[in-house]
Amino acid sequence: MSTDELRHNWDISEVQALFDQPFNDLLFQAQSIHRAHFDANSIQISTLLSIKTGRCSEDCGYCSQSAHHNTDLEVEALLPLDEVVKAAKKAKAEGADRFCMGAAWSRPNKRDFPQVLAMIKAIKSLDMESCVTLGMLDKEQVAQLKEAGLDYYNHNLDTSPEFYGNVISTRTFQDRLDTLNHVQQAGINVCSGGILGMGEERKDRCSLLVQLANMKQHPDSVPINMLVQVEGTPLFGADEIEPLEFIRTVAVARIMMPCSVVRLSAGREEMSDEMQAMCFFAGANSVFYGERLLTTEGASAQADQKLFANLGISTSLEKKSGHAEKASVSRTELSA
Ligand code: SAM
Ligand code: DTB
Ligand code: SF4
Repeated sequence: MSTDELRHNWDISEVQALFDQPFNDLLFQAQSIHRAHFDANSIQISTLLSIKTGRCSEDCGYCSQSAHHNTDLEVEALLPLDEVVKAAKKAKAEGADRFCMGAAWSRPNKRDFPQVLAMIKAIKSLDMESCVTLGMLDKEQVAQLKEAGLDYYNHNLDTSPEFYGNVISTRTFQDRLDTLNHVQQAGINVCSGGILGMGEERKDRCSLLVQLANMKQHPDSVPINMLVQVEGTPLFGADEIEPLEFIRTVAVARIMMPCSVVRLSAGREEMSDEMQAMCFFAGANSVFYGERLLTTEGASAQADQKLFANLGISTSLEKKSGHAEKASVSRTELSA
């Protein structure tokens, strides 16, 4: 399948029908599609760093970093360049091929933006892929990111347009689509996905996947986060998603966006090895690796190494033909 043959016209009832299949049929279909496009036994690994932490003006109900919530968070101004470079070198030595930097901004400001451009250039000079998530962007900022050599921009739709208002009131779903459009038009790879376990229903998960898959181009990476419940946020105490429903959602994402890299993102530290193994079988082929996500703990590196070895998974992602991801993925092995 070339990228021209990918579908962008899904409707909710078709997606609902994918979810409604018997579990084994759904997983078999997802695994077959996965194998047609990727080596089934390899995953890509990215490492995260929070480059500016807390005091964000947005009110995202899941987020530890919103100034609207009372969380026990250590606020930090934009990190100096040398600290970022040090963290990226460490991540590279540990086997990550992409370094993702997140900032608690609604949108980047004029004062700090040049410093972020310098960080992107520094990551490139380490021969790593760069990814940033900085909130909403205008066309001018996108052009500057492209010029600096940015590989990926992460901006999540988070949830369905219908459920969105239950989670965030300070920016709209359309604001997110606009930023993604600017990024895609500039030729920067898009990383966009969502969060499960915020109290949404299956129809919302279907609708989120329709929004992602019906974009002009499928996102190159699709992070699927399981809510990390943070005390003091409005979503602390939300009904947790059933593990089988989470796995189903990964499988449906794989079927709808066959050439995209689907990332098993936040929440892995709460998942059993068996659940993660089922997610890889369902078509997830990337993880955030490293003991810290942005402000919360990630899965332990030692546990990950053991799990990947146990499953016979290598960390050098092989793609077959016609993939949405344009940047090359380097071959790396986790250091012991
Ligand atoms: N401020 C920027 C923005 O929101 O676009 C970038 C950073 S923000 C922390 C990046 C993404 O992390 C969010 O869109 C959300 O999908 C995810 N995220 C944040 N907190 C989370 C949590 N507690 N559990 C799961 N995912 C979370
Ligand atoms: C994404 O989809 N998940 C990452 C990344 N993109 C930036 C963030 C997860 C954050 C989890 C909660 C925290 O550590 O603050
Ligand atoms: Fe701010 Fe991003 Fe957190 Fe929303 S998710 S409160 S925009 S840091």
